[in-house]
Amino acid sequence: MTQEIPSLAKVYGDFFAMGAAVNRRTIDTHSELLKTHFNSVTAENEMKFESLHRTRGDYDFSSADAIVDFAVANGMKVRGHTLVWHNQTPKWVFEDADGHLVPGPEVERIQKEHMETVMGRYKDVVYAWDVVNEAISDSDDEFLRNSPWLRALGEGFIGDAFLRAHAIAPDAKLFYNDYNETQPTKRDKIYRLVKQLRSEGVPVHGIGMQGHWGLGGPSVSEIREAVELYSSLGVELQVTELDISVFEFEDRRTDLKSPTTEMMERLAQRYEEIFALFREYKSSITGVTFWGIADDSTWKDGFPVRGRKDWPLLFDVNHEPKAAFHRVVNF
Ligand code: HAH
Repeated sequence: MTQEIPSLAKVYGDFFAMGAAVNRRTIDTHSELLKTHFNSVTAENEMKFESLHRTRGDYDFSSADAIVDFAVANGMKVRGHTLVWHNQTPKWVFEDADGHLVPGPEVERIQKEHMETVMGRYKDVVYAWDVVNEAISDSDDEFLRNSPWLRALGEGFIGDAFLRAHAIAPDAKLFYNDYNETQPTKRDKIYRLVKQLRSEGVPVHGIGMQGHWGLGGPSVSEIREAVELYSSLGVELQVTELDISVFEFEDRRTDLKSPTTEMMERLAQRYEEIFALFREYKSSITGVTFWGIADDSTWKDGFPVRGRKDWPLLFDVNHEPKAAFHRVVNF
């Protein structure tokens, strides 16, 4: 007799939305898991600038539409990811064919037209957008990342993007999203940025904590400190891209064909303690999205160590629930 597997989204129905990053393939290959366990989706790549708008004025919505149609057909929420980011944005936005920089006002027009087209198309479905992704620097002595958006538009580009997004989609929840968000120096910079923007009346409604974490860290107390600090701004929090690598930072092995028993037990403990914390903060946390569905398809394969498989999610390569899944639903 097989034991009944509870639905993750149903178990967390009184806490927060339960999301997964999907792509055009996984809405088919992982549709059973998605329909059973998740009530929210984010397009892993399909709503990024380079996916939608590879050459100027020439949009391809086919993959993003397929994801949105899947979500609507199954009554799921959709998070939009992402509008203004230094990666996965085509070069033509910032440089012409001769290698000359596109002047700031023109970059601004491109951004505006892109946001109007994309946010306009998905206005009725996408309830929250990662408006700006990863604008804070990882270096201790630098505040904003030296990105092509910053170079073209200057320091005001973040606030301007939020104001623009709000004008286009006044009902959408607008998020600032970043990684290494629990690391104290970067955490304090994210806090400072959002505090400043809100004091200027810029509509930033939430902070997205990506949550690309590992077995070795961040600790529960570091996560708690970040959650406390961010929520003190009166914004919503979402964990937008959760996955927990089974490798310690120093562990660079690439030869493992399957995870060790110890890895699976430590992963289960990590997920257990982290979800206990999320539940504690259910009044601030409005959504938790995994950056993938099952271990057979994860961006962590080959990142950050090339040629290495990882097993960071709640469902294994055969789509069976792992020990970590059981710890997350049994409380
Ligand atoms: C994220 N960057 C992006 O937001 C997402 O769009 C992408 O699919 C995967 C991860 C995270 C990141 C990182 O963990 C380390 C260095 C750079 C970026």
